[in-house]
Amino acid sequence: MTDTSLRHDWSLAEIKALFELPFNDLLFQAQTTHRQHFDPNSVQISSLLSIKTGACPEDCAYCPQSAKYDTELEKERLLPLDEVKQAALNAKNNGATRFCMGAAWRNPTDKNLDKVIEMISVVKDLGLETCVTLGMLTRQQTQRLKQAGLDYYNHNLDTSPEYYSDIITTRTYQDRLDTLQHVQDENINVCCGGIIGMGEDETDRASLLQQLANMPRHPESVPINLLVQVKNTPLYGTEALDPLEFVRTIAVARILMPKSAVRLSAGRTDMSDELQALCFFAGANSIFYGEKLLTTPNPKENKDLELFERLGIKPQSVKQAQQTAA
Ligand code: SAM
Ligand code: DTB
Ligand code: SF4
Repeated sequence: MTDTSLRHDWSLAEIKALFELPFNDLLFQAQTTHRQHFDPNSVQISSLLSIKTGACPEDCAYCPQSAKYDTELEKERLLPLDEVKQAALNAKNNGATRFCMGAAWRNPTDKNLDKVIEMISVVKDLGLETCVTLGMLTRQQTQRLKQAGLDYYNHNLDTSPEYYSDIITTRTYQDRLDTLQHVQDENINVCCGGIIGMGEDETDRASLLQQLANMPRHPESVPINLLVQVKNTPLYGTEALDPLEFVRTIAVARILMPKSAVRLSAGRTDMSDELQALCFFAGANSIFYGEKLLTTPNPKENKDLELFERLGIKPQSVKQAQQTAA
């Protein structure tokens, strides 16, 4: 059901005006919004597993898994079910509440989807929420995922429509919007966000957030990734973004999509504890947890738990955090 208290008509000028607020005013507004909907001291944690690695036919300029770039990545076929189960069990034992499985596909074949559906079922049986990211989906494939009981589908817009063709040429922005539409139509929770620090400007960051906030339903989860620069990808060597611009992006996402989980996603190994603390203050309330993202490193579990301890943050599911705020 559409929540009429949420706005879906943000203009680019309004969003740019938020980005241009004095930093303290922006963070105060974001934190105020955050507290209306969530327990401010809880963060949801998901663990990631790459179930099919590398050799992807797409040309996403940031991605170590594209077959077009020689990134020395160890390619892997679709993982066997028992390996997926073991990884999910480890994630659960480490405290994750959601398990997200990613495949380096342009789109899944129906045969591959049969296998992924078995994985979803095994992970659900462990009592974890499930998320998959498999590329583009047809309507019928989306229906099959819904029937399998999938909780979240991750499919990112990545950047603004204006900057998109500088980053990916092998599929269009509209292709992505079409897949997201299928997922929303089937009432699967949408996880959709983008990557910051790819050489885009502030207008692009505002325009990406405008796309997300003006979707007919706000994505339930909004991952904001900081580009992980991988050698031999076209974006390797891109000038580093001012970290405070990253914090601003989180804060604006929080204000535009007040009830969504905003995920401080890739790029945390390059961030100080203080920068991550600012991101949580700006309204980020979920992270990827576990020492690997899909193919690149992520902070070790004990490092994150130490940071949570220092900040008085409790790992919790999004539902629990919403209940505490209400
Ligand atoms: N192939 C599928 C797709 O592109 O939808 C699913 C897997 S793909 C690796 C999932 C997401 O990871 C991408 O949409 C992108 O936002 C993110 N990602 C990939 N490489 C990244 C990098 N180097 N830094 C930050 N995020 C990255
Ligand atoms: C998302 O937005 N970020 C995650 C998840 N969704 C699938 C992936 C980040 C990948 C970073 C590069 C890598 O590890 O390969
Ligand atoms: Fe392939 Fe996804 Fe990487 Fe693009 S982001 S190259 S589609 S794995």
